[in-house]
Formats: sequence, structure tokens, C-alpha cells
Amino acid sequence: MNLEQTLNEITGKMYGKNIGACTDAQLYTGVLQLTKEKMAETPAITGDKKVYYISMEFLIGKLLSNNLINLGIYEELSDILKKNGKNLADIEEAEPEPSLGNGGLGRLAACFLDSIATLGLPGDGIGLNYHFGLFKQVFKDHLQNAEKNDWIQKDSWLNNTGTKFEVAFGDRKVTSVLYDIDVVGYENGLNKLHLFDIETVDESLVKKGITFDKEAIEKNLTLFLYPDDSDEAGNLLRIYQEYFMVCNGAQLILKEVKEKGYDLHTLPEHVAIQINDTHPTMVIPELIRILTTEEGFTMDEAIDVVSRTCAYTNHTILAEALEKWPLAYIEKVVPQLVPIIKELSNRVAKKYKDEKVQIIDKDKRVHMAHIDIHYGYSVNGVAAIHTEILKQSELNHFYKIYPEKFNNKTNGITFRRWLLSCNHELAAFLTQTIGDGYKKDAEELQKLLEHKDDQAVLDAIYDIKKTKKTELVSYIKEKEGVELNPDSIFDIQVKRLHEYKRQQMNALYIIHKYLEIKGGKKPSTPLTFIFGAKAAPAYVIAQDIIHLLLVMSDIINNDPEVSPYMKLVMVENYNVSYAEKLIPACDISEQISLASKEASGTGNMKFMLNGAVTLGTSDGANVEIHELVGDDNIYIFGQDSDTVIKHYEKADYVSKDYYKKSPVIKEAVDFIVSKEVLKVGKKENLERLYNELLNKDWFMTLLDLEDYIKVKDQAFADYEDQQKWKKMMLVNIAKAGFFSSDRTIAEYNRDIWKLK
Ligand code: GLG
Repeated sequence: MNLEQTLNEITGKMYGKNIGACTDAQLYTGVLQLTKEKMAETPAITGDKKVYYISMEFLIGKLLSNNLINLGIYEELSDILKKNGKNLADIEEAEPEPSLGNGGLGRLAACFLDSIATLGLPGDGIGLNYHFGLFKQVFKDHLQNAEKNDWIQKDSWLNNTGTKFEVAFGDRKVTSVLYDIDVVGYENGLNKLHLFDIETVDESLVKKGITFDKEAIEKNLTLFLYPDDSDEAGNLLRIYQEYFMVCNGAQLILKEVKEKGYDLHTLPEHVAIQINDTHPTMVIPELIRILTTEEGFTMDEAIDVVSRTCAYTNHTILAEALEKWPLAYIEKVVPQLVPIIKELSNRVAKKYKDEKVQIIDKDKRVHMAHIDIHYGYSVNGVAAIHTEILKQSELNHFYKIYPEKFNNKTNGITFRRWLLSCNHELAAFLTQTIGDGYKKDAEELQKLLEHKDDQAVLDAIYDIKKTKKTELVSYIKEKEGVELNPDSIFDIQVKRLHEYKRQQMNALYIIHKYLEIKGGKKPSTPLTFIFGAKAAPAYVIAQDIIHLLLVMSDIINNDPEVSPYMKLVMVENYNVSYAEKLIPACDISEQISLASKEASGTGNMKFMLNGAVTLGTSDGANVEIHELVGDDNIYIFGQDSDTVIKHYEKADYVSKDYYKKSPVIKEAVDFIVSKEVLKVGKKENLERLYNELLNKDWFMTLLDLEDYIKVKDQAFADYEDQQKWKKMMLVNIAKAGFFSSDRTIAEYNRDIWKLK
């Protein structure tokens, strides 16, 4: 049977209709089943040694289009649908986006699974199956509201495996259910994403918004990702979730090793466990517990074997993300782990006197990262500058003890999703111009440089950008009800909302521009500013920044004097699917974090690959982008990380000084609490933000604002020179090959996992 006959048979069985008679939603379930069948026929990737990537988050995005591309049947199916009067893009719209991740760390895990399978390496993901995942963002009265994200449908990518494990929280025993999602590599075999759920989960526990009984563990454990942790019950719930994940993961790993007939004493020869940030850290004591209590290992043996199996990735130097759980909390949730953690801590204390490297500190708090570093064999940062900061400052005390454990793995992105799938036009044009070798070897994108002076190529890249901008304009019109001008410059900042990412600095620039236009200084080409960002529900200042952006967009877009020259839109519920529409349409990529704070960033790579030019600080992977494209093809501004770190050490940054010194800064900051803004927005939120910027400003917004304004204006001025801009676009695309996650994964494997 050919593909068309198979699909007709599926829709016939499901709905009694042929392809042409189905609705898009019906066709989605039909194509889903067809794709699942094709994946089931794909051979599993096998080998002597396997990596398990354990992570609290897998921000996988919609899977249909990517799976079709990786199976090599995207074009064929697209043609079949067309022939039957249907459009694959419309069918993709019917797919709900899985809500299993939050930001860069979760999206990275998803890109990694794609690359692991694409490189033909045996490697599975281990995580949790959150029913409502990360909240859905809804704007009302210029404020963010959080609602549950109900993404799981009857027909989905989840396959119930029938595998169940028992998990003990002290004497309280619960049962898990394992769901798998198939991960198919690009023209390669099959791995799995294992998602554990609790058997007794109860969705009806969620009453209003995202509130629920935090103590009903049997019912709530797999409802939400990162539930509110502003009280003790919330903290305990997070520990329940983490332990549930690693206890299941450890059982699964050991079961698979035994089924292959290997002796558990040889675990490091057959398994590598990559611990994604500190959330899965308890897998270390848990494995030691199982090996000593159930498998007859001595403590020394168990520690040795586990330490040679586990490797740790650090994704941030922000203290709030480096978990330190009170020992008493762990005692409440999993008392059986406490003796192991104490043993691990005592061994460290005996060997090293330095307080900074202890596992349990004087306040009886357990430093999770310290367990990873002492009892894992590798510690890596996620961009060159980030790893240097870890070695030289944040983790310097550990680096001195274990220099050989530290290594850098600069992040990457899968080009299947972030080029082939989200920008078919650009991918097709690249194939036509430089052949399709770049699909397997991303470095081949450099061949584009040979066309740097080829007018037809330069024009084509620019035209594709215009096409993607036009598509985005109609999408935003439909979703947000805002009319944008496709001939304006699209300046985009999309990422989680956090003060260190400095959306507030961008907002101050926008205020500055608004006031300039009001004063009669009009930009030659109109400007469009686009934001997308969710703020953690308990993060007050982040909510205030969203409020300011929403209020400003109201003011700007409704001012007939200003709106022909400038528009501002904050898209609602920014997620992977939205990113796939925004990124190909971007001219200027905003990567403006305070230097030293963004470990890597991965959005910066996606924008570059799609021909946007970066406006950024010397932070994270921006530094490597800068090195690759050179000074002429990027806009770098602001203080460097050494300067910033010194400010923190000396505690000598005073934002008010900058405010007093600069009339431009003062004017923009004051506008936040001007009559005009207060008329539209809420006094409480706006005043709080104003005071924060003037009196605290932990992430040094005002330090870099003047330079930001100067360099951003320069970028807008340069855009007027179309020829120059087109070349910048071309160089950015051509140099993006380094950021393929295939390269990153090849490095993880070469240096850390050592799979065949
Ligand atoms: C982190 C960092 C990002 C990084 C990502 C993936 O903040 O800079 O790119 O992990 O390593 N918590 C994150 O999202």
C-alpha cells in the first residue's frame, strides 16, 4: 500500500471518510496514527552503552512536522494532502503543543534528543508527564493571568507502555505509570522519551486558575511543572516530584541493564546518566541506596560505580536556580535517602575542610550541585564564557579540587526544527544554492559565503525574510488583533521574563523612541517591536514588566501620531509553536542580558540561523556568535562580564547615579509613572517597577541603557542600507553551522558519554 492508501484506510476506519472529506482536526489524528505506525517500523538504536538524559523539562513542541521530516516523508505527505484539497500547515495547527517545559533548559533537552537519535547514538530521555505542564498565559487588563494548560488529548504521541514501578516516600507507597514518546532521528533510528506519571493522578483537583491542594501528593504529583514554591508545601511538592522522577528513572535504568545481561558492577561501561541542572541530583543517592540495599554492593563499591556513571550540566549561575534543600524537607519526603546523603556529606567533610565545598552546610541545607560535582565524573557549562565563569569564580573551589572534571559544551539547536521545519522557504533556497549537504553537516552552510557578492542570492534571502514577515503579520492580526506593517523593521525579544534578561531595558528604549517621535523625530523606516514572555506567577517585578509592556503597546498602537512609525506587540502565551513563526520573520534579535548572567541562550542561535542580526551584550553564546561573524555582522554593546562581576563583588553599582547623570535615562524612567501611563495602567505595579529601577536594579539596567540606545539606533540606521543588511544576513546564516546540536552532542559523546 502506498502512503495515500494507508492514510485513506486510517481515516476510513476512524471516521468513515476519505482524506478529502475529513476536517483538519480529524486529519490530524489520522496523520498522527500514520506517523506513529511509521515510527514503530523504524529500528531501535542499540549498542553496548546508552546515555540517559534525565531532566525535569522536555520542551518538545509540536511533533508532527518534525517527525515527518525525520522520517523523510514530509514532502510526499504534503503533496498527497494537496492533491486531496488539504494543506499540511493547517493540519499542523490542529496539534496541541505538549506543555512539558519552561525555557531554554527544556528546549535544549528536546534538541538533544533529536540530535542523539540523528547521530545514531543509543540515548533516551527520562522525565515526568505533567498533565497541565507550565501554565497557559492569558492577558487581561494589561496583566498576566495563569491558567492550566490542558494539552493531553485522547489521541496523542504518548504510548502507555504498561510498565509500572513502586515509589516509596518513607512508608507511603505510590505506583507510577510509564508513557513513552518515540524519538526518531533524521534519516536514522529510534530512541525514546520516557515520561513517568503517577497512577492516582486526579485532574479534577485543580479548581480555579492553577490552584490546587498542594498536600494531596497522590493526586497532584504530575499535574504541574514548577508548581508555586513560595511556601513549605510547595517546596515539599517539588522534592516529591524530583524524587519520583529519579526513583523511577533509576529503576528503569537498572532494569534495562539487567535485561541486557550485564553485571551491575560494570554499570559505567554500559550507562551514562546526564543530570540536567540540579533537579535530578537525587538520582545519585537513590542509585547508591538501591545498589547497597538491594544488590549487595558495599557502600564503597556503590559510590565508586555511581560516580563513574553520572555527569552534571550546569545551566546557570543564578543562585535561585542552584537548589539547596533543607535536610529536614528531604527527611519528610524521602527519609530513606537521608542516611546516604549524610554519608556522602561526611566523606567530603573528612577530606575537605573548605566550607564552600560541603554538601550539608551549617544551616543543615543540602547543596544539590555539590553532590553532583563530588559524586559525578564530569561538570560542564553550556557556553565558553559560562564555563570560564564557573571555573574562575562560581565553582572555583571545586575547580581547584577537580580540574579534570570541568569541561565546556557550547549549546546547540536542532536544524531540523529551527530551519527545515520552521522555514521551508529558506531551507529550499539553501538546498538549491549550496546543495543539501548542510542538512547532515551543518558546517556546509559556510558554502553560502561564496555567494556573498551574488546579487540574486542576496535578494532571495531578503525576499524570503519578507515572505516570513508577511506570514507573521497575518498570524498576529488573527491572534492578537494588531495590524503590523511587513515593511517595518522587526525587532524581537522572546524568552522567559526575567530581570537579568532585561526586557525592562528594551521597554525603556521603546519609551525613549516614543518620546522622540512625539517630539517630531521620525524613523526613516517604521519600527515594530515584538515581545513574547511568560513570567513565573510568584515573580512580582516580572509581572510588572509585562504590565508596562502591555500598557505601552496600548498607548503606542492607539496614538495616530506615533503608530504609523512604530508599533509594539506582546504576543500572548509565547511557546515553541509561536517561536517557530516569530524567529524566521525577525530582522533584529534582542539578546541583551546583563553580561555574565545568561549562561548561553539558544534563541540567539535560532535567530541567527534564520538570518536575523544580533543586538546583544558580551554574554553567553553571543560571545561565540560575535567571534564567528566578526564585528561587522553583529551589534555588541554594554559592559563586559568582568566589569559586571566586579560591580557585584564591590557592591558599588548605584542605579540612581546613572539616572541623575543622564537626562535621557531620567526621561525614560520617569515616563513609567507619568500621567499618561498611569491613566492606562495600574499605579501599584508601575510605581513598584519605577522604584525597583531607581533603588535596586539588581541586574543593572541603567548601567547599559545609554550604550544600548546608541547601538540600537545604529542598527536601525544601517538597515536603511539594504545591500549592507543583506550581506549581514547572509554571513549570519552561513556561520550558524557551529550551533547545530549535532555538533554539541558529538562533543558530549566524545568527551563524556563515549558511546560507540
Ligand atoms: C538555562 C540558561 C540559558 C541556557 C539554557 C540551556 O538560562 O542561558 O541557554 O539553560 O543551557 N535555565 C535555562 O534556561
